[in-house]
Amino acid sequence: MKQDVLPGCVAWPEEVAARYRALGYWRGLTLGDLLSDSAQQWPDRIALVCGERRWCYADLDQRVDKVAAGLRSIGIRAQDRVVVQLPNVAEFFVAIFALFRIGALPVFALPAHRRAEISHFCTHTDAVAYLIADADGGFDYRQLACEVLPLAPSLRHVIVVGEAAEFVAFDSLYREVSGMEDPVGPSAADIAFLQLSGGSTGLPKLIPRTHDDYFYSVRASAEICGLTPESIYLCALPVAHNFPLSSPGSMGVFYAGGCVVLSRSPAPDAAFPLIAREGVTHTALVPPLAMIWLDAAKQNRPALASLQWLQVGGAKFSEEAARRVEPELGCQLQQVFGMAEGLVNYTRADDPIELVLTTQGCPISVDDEVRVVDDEDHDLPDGEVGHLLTRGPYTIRGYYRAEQHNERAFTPDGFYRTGDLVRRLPSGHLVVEGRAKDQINRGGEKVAAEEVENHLLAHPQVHDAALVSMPDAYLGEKSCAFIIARPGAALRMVELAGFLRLRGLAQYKIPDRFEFVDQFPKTGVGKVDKRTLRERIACALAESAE
Ligand code: OOB
Repeated sequence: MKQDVLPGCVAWPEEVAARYRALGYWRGLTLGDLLSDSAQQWPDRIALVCGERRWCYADLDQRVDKVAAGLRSIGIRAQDRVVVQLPNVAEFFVAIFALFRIGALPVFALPAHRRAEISHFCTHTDAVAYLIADADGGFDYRQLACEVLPLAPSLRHVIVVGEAAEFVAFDSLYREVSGMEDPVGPSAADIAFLQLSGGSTGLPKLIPRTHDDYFYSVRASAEICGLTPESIYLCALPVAHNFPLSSPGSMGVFYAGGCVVLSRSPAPDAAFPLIAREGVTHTALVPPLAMIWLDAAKQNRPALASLQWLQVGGAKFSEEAARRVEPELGCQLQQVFGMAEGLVNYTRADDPIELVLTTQGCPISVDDEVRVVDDEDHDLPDGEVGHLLTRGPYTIRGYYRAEQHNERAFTPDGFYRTGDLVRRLPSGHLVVEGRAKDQINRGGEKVAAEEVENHLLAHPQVHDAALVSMPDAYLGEKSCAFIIARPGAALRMVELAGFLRLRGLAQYKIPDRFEFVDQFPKTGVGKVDKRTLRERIACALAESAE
């Protein structure tokens, strides 16, 4: 079977693809099939709980077919791109499975994204539609759509869950299925969606994942995590992020015939009552939220009685915090170290406890090739810290429409340069020791330094800008912008932060602190020495804390 890739995507070499098929990783099924197979097997089991709404598999599956018909009726076709920016609501799954079934591609945005990010996703992908909620968390997404529309000429529809105003109401897309629809769905080798990369360079990169490769990672994750039809998964993180979506996440639960419970917020006051009400068995958090839950459990431990597994990932979970999970929450810890580009590592249920507490797990697949290398790409022995490179049956070979960037982000033989610094133990478990990529990991939310620096450089009074991480007790890292102002300029923090907001940047990318300096330290080759900047701000913070 020849892969028919979307223009702008890089396919696996044909002999590698044939091998992944022969080994049974790629089974020729689409993500649309994932849901219909479960609906056949468990039609009456509850698949999804959202507020007071409880949909069984048959119900969810029929809704998906109806909305697929509705999307077709407004002209959405195979390979069209649709930017999806929804909070944790049931319509998210109806929409994405409907898009999967017609072969159109969701482009996953996060609720925190604003004009700068959304207009980039729309223009970069030539998206034909933008799917939003009317308002959430006090923010009106229809207003955002009004700002994005003039910047994105390819957009033909704005679809709104809730009060649609002048746009297309999501509910109007439920159409009776006539049987006249295009019978040919996507092929499993096709790109299913575009996921967002944490990024490190100028503009956010998009990650093309195929039905085959994603289905495999979901299926294998569900098996590793022991999901069954009895599993009840609380999705408290943003539903479109790769961790709660597929590691094993909601998709893994749908594959296993379990139940996904959506929480609009990951805060204990929203999540704990849901856990108690629904008898939640599994959930996933980023480290700062895990810390908040640990503290909240002191008052309300009985609410967590049903919880069996807490997954923590997205950023490094400290050993001290990891040791608190089982005694204080009464459930088992699973560390998850993954990336939207592919590779996902899990600690396993039968791992010795020390590995669970001190490592970020080992890869899903025996065919995940992991290399730990020095700066010259020479392999390092186990135990030494180096750059993590990987390729395998669900790790992409290139970003979408990013030919030049791909040359740096992948080795010539197709290994993805993760930008993470890791140490591998003889057991194969990986310990994340740091990061070589120019990114700030703000408690799981990724900030690409260069993207923010470019926005700062657009300010007429900024001569130069360098964004670095600084330690933070709660988030692990926050961001600090070092600024060289133009001569005579009197810049202040509020002004620059306001400037970035006006440029439509998501709030989590606005620097937490600004430092005004006359010059930047330079490395031997004349580049900005970010390591020294990081040390400087870390020292200043330590001194002021004394
Ligand atoms: C997950 O995916 P992304 O794409 O938002 O971010 C990936 C990056 C990794 O390259 C690494 O730098 C960092 O996030 N990361 C971790 C980590 N998990 C992710 N760093 C240290 N310890 C961990 N446990 O964040 C993601 C995707 C799927 C599953 C889990 C997380």
